Amino acid sequence: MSGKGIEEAKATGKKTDSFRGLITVSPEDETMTIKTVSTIPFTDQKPGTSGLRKKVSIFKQPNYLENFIQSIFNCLGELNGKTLVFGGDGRYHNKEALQVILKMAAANGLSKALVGQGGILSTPATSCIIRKYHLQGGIILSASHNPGGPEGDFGVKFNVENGGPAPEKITTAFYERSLSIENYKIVEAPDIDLDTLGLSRLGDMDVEIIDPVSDYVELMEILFDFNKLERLFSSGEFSMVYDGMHAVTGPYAKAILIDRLGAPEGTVIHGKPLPDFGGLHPDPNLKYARELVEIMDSEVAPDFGAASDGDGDRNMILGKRFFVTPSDSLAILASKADEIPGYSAGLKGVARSMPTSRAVDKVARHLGIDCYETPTGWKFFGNLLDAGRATLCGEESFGTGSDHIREKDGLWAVLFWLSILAEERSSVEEIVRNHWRKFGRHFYSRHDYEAVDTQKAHELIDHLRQQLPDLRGRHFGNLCVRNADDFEYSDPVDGSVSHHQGIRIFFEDDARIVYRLSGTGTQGATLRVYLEKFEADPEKQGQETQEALAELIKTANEIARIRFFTGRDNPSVIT
Ligand code: G16
Repeated sequence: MSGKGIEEAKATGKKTDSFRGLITVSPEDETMTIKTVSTIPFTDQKPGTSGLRKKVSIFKQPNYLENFIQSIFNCLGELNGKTLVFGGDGRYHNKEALQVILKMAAANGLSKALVGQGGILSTPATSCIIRKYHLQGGIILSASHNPGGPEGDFGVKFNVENGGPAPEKITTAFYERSLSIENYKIVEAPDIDLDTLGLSRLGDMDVEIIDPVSDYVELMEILFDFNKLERLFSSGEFSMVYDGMHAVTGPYAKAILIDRLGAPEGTVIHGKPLPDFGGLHPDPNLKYARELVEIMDSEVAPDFGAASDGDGDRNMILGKRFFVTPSDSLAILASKADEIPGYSAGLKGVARSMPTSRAVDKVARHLGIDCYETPTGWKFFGNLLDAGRATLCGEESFGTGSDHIREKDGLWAVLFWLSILAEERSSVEEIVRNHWRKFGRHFYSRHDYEAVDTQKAHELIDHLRQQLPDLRGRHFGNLCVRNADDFEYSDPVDGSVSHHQGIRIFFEDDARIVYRLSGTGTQGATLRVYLEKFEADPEKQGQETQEALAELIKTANEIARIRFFTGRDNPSVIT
């Protein structure tokens, strides 16, 4: 225990680490052998953009996981009569953590737990199951696209009864509970067999091990025309590669693409979920999906390439030697949704996170539908989807989804693209270039400066904030600032307001720079710089992205003094 922790414990009269793990058996619980274990709070259990994400070593500290899980259960209130679903992306510590959580759920009075076989459930499949069976929510063990293994990251997310990530007011409540936690409850029982389908009991709780794939496949079959996709694969004129990155989507992709749609064996690479993701970093982008990118860049590239991330909610879309930005992908899906059975009735509206390029705004205008701009984080789409204001949503961070569930959905995006390819029988590149010709091209790139000093990163943002009042009208090379602000979002459904969601600098000619600090990193701070420039002239749309954005990149460094604050000459990742 740190000196600070001891001081806190002294001041509050709460037990110190030496007491952590002290077990008492509550008299009323004797028949069920529920243990009540004394604990003291950890002060760092504030969920970020997407759940509580930390290094595995932090989660493995005695009582760390237990404290957070008990804080969740305390906030959920009466669990008797409720059913929750549990699963994870298969990463290191997934199964061990799941055993602890199930024993705690039983001790806290939950009536029934549905658990993905082998401890596996993708984030979209979890959302699908919560909605389909009208559950009260679920716990997903994942650190998403962050690396796995003993040295990697782990995470806990709670999804609420609409199937979506817990909104901020709920995650804040978890955090506040975690700061005053004094004990947690756990049943003393042997581990559950996670691998065998069927029903068993843990204390007074029913546990049902379910097939993690079938409900999800059934939903996809409702949304997309599987017969048409089968014909695409059997035509002999089409080929694809899907990279499961040794993360959760391998079994889902095999079940759909190979078993159901008849794609040849070998279509899915890195298809087996592994605790360390086979040494891969399960982030589907040009840097980390290297093998897929090499295949798609080769002379014998298939027509279509795609990848998903650790927990299956992200997607990357590639054509032959051609990368589709997630922002363009969202715009293209929106413009062609009427080709897809699940969306043929038309879109109610679309939504994108603020840093996502404004390509989809153009499509919304063309379709005469609303386009919402939300802060980064899928949880902000939930209200819009529930209220029937938006049908499709997307983020620059390789996330796209719709109102079929309340999470972004990697394989759904792949099936959407496959459906467009089956309908149009043209290449990915042709589809994108035609889109640009019609709507204009939003050159777009995100520059990440990872693991920078946290204090310096905050100083950089403060420095930007201080400049905001004076930026309007200033010139940087050929660029002139039209407006600048600190993005604030008022939810049109529940009226809640989220402040400080990113610094935006708008220039004449529809160019934009956005700065924000990531809420998903686990080491220092990650500065994200989002760069966007619009080009209506088809003659100028062929330029290389970083070249097209060169002046904006230089200006972004100059305004934020990135080199001065971070000590870095270049970003660590460019997407
Ligand atoms: C999460 C959130 C996304 C967000 C992304 C990046 O994705 O669900 O909404 O866009 O993180 O967030 P940040 O820029 O704060 O790091 P995932 O796939 O990691 O769950």
